[in-house]
Amino acid sequence: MISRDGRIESGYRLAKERFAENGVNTDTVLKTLDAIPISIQCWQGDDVLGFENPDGSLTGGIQTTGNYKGRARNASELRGDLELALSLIPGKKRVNLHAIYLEANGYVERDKIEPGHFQCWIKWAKQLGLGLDFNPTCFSHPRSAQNLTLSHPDPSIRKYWVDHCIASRNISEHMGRELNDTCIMNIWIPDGYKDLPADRLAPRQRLLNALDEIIDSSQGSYHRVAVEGKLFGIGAESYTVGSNEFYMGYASTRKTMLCLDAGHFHPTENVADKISTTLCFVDEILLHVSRPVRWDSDHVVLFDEATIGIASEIVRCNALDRVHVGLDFFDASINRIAAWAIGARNARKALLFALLEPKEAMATAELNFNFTRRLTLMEESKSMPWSSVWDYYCATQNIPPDGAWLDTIEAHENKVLSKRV
Ligand code: RNT
Ligand code: ZN
Repeated sequence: MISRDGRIESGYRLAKERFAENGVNTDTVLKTLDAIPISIQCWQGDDVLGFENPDGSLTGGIQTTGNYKGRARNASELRGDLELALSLIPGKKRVNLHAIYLEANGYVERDKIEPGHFQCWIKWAKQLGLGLDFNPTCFSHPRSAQNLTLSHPDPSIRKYWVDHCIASRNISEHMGRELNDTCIMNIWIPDGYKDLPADRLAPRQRLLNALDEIIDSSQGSYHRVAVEGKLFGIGAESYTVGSNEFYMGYASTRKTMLCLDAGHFHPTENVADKISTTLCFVDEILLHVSRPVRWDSDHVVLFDEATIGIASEIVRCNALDRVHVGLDFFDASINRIAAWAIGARNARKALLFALLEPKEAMATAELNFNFTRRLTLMEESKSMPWSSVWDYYCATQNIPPDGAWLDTIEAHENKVLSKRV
C-alpha cells in the first residue's frame, strides 16, 4: 500500500464515518468499484492509425488533431505504452482493439484477417490478466473512400465489409475463448452523406440486411455484438445511415447490445438519460465514454457533470451488470499515456462518486414526493469527502493517488517517447 505518513488512512477513516452517517458503507463501495471493468481504447496510443499500412491515414469522419511527440509506431511500443498507462489506472481493466491493430507480415485484406494476426495481443492480455474487446475497422480504407461501407449501393463493396465483420466476429470469439472472458465486438461504420440525401431509406435497408448477414454467421458464446449509432461526422453532416434510432431498433429486435457514445448526439442532449430508456428494450449497453467539445471531438474524459451523470445513471438503475464501460477518446495534442491515465481515472472516479451517493435515501425522498430532500441529498453529495475514499482506494491497489503519477509519465517521456520520431 502506498502510504503518505498515514495521512491517506486517517483521511479514509474520517470519510468512512461521514458516509456511514448517510447509510453508505465505503468498504462495500470500494469492492464493487474495483470489480467494474473499464475497457481502455488502444487507439489513443497511436492516433487511430493502426499497423495495417505504415502510410495509412485516418478517414471516416473522425479526426485526431495535434502532433505531440511519442506516438506508438508499432504494436510492441503500443503495448509498452499501455502497460505504463494501466499501471496508473486502478480497478479491473480490459483493452479494446480495432482490426487495424493486427500484426502480420505484409498487407492483409480486411476480409482475410484471422485470429493468428492477434496472437501477440492475446498472449500479452493473458500475461496481464486483461480481457480484450474488438472492433471491425470499416474506415481508413480505399473501399470506404466514398464514406459508405455496409450500406454501399455496390453489392461487391458491401460484401467486402460484411466479410470483414464476419472475420472480425471469428477473431472476437477466439479472443473471448482464449481469455475465458466474453469479448464485445462493436460495429461502427462511417456511412453517410455530406449533403441532403434523395433517398434516406434505401441505405438504411441495405445496412439492415448487411447487419443481419453478419449476425447470422454463427459464433460461440464468448463473443457479443454491439452496434454504435451516430448523429454526424466530418463529411457526413446531413445524413448518417446508422443513426441512434436505427440501431436502437436493430439492437432491440436482434438482441445485440446497443453502444452509446457520449459524443454522438446533439450537444444539448443528455446522454445519461438514454441509459434507462435503452434498458427497457435492450438487454445490455456498451458505453463509449468520451467528451464532445461542441462536436464529436473525442477529447479526454473529464470528471465532469456529463461523466458523473452517466455513472450515476448506471448505479441508480442497478445496471452495473448490464452496462459495459468503454472509453473512446483520442487526443494527439498531449502525452498519450497521460491522456489514458487522466480519462480512465476520471471514468472510475465518476463511478466511485456515483456509488457513494445516498441512492436509497434519494429514491425514498422521491417516492414520498419530498423533492426538497431529494435535491438536498444530491447537492450535498458533491461536497462529501469522496476524494479521501479515492486516494485510499488507489493506495490499497498500489496505484499512485492523485498528484503522484505524472512524474512517472514525464520521466518516461524524456527517456522513451522523446526518442521516437
Ligand atoms: C466514431 C466512433 C467509433 C470510433 C472508434 C475508433 O465516431 O465513435 O467508436 O471512435 O471505433
Ligand atoms: Zn465511439
